[in-house]
Amino acid sequence: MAEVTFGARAAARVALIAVLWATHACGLAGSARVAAPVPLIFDTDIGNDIDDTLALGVIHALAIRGECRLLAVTTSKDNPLCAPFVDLVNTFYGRGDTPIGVVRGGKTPEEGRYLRKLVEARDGERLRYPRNLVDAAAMPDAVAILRRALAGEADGSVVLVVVGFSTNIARLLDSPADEHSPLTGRELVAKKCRLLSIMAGNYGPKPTKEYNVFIAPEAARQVYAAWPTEIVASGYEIGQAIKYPAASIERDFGYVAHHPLREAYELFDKMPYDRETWDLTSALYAVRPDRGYFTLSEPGTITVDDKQLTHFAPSAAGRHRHLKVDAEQIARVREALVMLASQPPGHAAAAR
Ligand SMILES: [Ca+2]
Repeated sequence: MAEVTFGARAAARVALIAVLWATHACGLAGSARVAAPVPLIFDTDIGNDIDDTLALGVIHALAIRGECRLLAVTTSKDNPLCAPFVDLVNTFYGRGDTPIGVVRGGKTPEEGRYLRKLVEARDGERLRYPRNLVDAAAMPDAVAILRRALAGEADGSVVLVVVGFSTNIARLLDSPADEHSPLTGRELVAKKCRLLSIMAGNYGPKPTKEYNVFIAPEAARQVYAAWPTEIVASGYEIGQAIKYPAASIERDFGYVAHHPLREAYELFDKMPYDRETWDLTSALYAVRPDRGYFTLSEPGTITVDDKQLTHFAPSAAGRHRHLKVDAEQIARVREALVMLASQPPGHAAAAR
């Protein structure tokens, strides 16, 4: 009898949990429908580090939840494997038709540690990770893709998430009128772009040179000097304070036999390691600016000096801010990023 009672209680508890989960899922879907999805462009030096790849997964998870629309992905790392890799990740998440543009004459042409292995991975005769793109050499230029994506959206709506070198967006600012828009690049950005959410620089108490800036300092300098709309920068110190846990890579991606994020992470460095979440923070802020994950600095102006160090000078009229985090925010951001990066592509269908 006692066992029967226990079994009934357990069944009731399971049912209650199911109801709570369903309510929670409906609540998420409902809240996502309240605000229009953020039209978002992702510009990345994917392949240099692993945070770009996790950030692309986070963006897809947010797109699946209806919180953003991924308009295009452009690459600032000048290697022909970047675009096919982006395409296989997009295809994995059911968005293989996302436009991709590539940099030419850009920085860091080396292959990196994981692009080729995943692009070429085969199980028997079949590609492990299907993709549409075959010839990266024939890919459109990043600036053309950026201009087309901006021109097609409502004024003042687009958010650019830039997590590599500023090469493409500096060239965008300098671009002339073309078949996509009669406006110059600077005019087009001023008209269409609401926010540049950029991972670049270091705004912590001990500023050091940051990779995205010192690899392409002229482009970073130009963007901070000439970008005509709001910029929110995630500095080196933000991603450094929030590590992606190796335990999540080991435990949360087993819903498929082969997961591109997990396999890239395992190839990038010797497991187990907790990697900094630099690029993920810019993606999260871009789509969820109002969730209290981060505190914004006062407004001001960011500059890049001759030693490639970034400086933030507060001013009421400034259009730049940088992210700040406290201990509670660090825990919340890490939790959100783990949930989003490891979210299965079928999440939205399952929640309905
Ligand atoms: Ca990056």
